[in-house]
Amino acid sequence: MRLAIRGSRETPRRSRASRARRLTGAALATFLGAAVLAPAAPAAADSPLRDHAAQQGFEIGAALGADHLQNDSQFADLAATEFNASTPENSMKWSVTEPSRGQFDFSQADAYMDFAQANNQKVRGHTLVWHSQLPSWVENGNFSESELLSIMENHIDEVAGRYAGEIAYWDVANEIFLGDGSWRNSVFYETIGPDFVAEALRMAAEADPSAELWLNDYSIDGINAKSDAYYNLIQDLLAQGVPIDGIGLQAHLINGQVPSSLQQNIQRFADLGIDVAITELDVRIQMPASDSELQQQAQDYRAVMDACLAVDGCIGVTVWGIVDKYSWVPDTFEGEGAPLLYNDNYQPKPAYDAVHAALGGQNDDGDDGDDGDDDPPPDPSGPCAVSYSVANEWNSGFTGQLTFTNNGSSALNGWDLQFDFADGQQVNNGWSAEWSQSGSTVTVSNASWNASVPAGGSVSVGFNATHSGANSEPDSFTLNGQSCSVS
Ligand code: 9MR
Repeated sequence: MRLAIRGSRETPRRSRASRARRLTGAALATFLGAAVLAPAAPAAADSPLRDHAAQQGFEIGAALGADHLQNDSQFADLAATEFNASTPENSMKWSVTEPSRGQFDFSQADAYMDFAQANNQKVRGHTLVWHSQLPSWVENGNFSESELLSIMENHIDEVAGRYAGEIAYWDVANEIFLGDGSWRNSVFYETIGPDFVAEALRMAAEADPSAELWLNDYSIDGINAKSDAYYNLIQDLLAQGVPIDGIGLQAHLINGQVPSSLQQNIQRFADLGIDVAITELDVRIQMPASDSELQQQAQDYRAVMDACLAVDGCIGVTVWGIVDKYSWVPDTFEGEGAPLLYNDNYQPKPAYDAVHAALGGQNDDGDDGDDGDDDPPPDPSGPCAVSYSVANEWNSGFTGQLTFTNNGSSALNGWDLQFDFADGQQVNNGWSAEWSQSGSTVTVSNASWNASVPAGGSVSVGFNATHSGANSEPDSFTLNGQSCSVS
């Protein structure tokens, strides 16, 4: 049922200039201090992420917290310099924009919009209808179906209407399914039934006809019961002519656990004719994060970037924050953290290099970005170069790391790396690849997500092994049967 009641449009957004005049002190300095970046010319070797992304019509975004934008100029500078898209982390949520019925507060949302526009960023509005961060007057109001629809319509009309024409994508409904693909029992579902989603999409289309209208959720990155539920719902919505333009895969990931079906999942949604994006990427690590975990994290970021870049309908990747210390992760997952591209001192992590390289950037140090290490530049003398190191060693065991670089002039599509142990070492388990050992010969084969290695690209893998006494390093390696130089 579409209600006839229309929300008022009597609070249009003031012009940027008039709002900017209301800003004082640090806030104004932050806004004016942030670089206003022109569309990219060909990206230089060390160009920021956004320049490389722009080269390929791709969006690289970040969630921006209101406090940090206002009060942390280092954060605001990184946000402006590195990203050509952004999402307000909390500023457009219902509890912030309409804390009491009919009382709207757009101060945070306006400030965010000023920043995004001053820095030429595509905006993802987040989010109109969500069970969380919902004020208790909505959640506990015991409204009838028609009254809740009218409340929803007024909210959408006020919020999406205020920024009509200025927002590229709206996360219209957020997190509507549970892990098993059943409907979440939100107040919207309980009161209105599953149609609340179609209603919200239609209301958003009316409030802002130019925005793309999206659904968004976590744990739908791979093919599973929950992403199947979205796949079915979106097919139904399209069949009914409900406006639906995209699906956001949030990708709040655990280190080392990028779903192997990520690219296939992105592809199946794109094949429905809608857009897809990675909307809230972070990769959390059990703290404290070791070097090898940071390398793994870099590979995970690279895998996600590659999966999206490989599918035509995947328009961009947004990371859920910029610096680790402001991430939502440690507050929610005890003992876990360090999920983002920059550490607490605003220094880029290996994960940053990986994203940079995935976008076609060459890292300053000659690193390919896969592992964040200072990899040697490709050695023109052979088809591959391998570096081997023992990261940790104890009485009877050790952890080893291997990085190989594809020095050939074309991409590898699938690879086997082989080497021999001289001292009876035995691999127990390995990561970032399939590991097997026969006698003294170890074979490391690509995982599905790192099968493709561009010319000049590198892959890092690791393993745990036992040894008794001597533990000499292997001195020769082959990649797909061809012998590699060893550095
Ligand atoms: O990062 C957001 C955090 O600051 C808020 O406290 C939290 C409230 O639920 O929401 C976080 O962002 C969430 C996003 O809006 C929707 N997907 C999950 C995100 C992480 O919880």
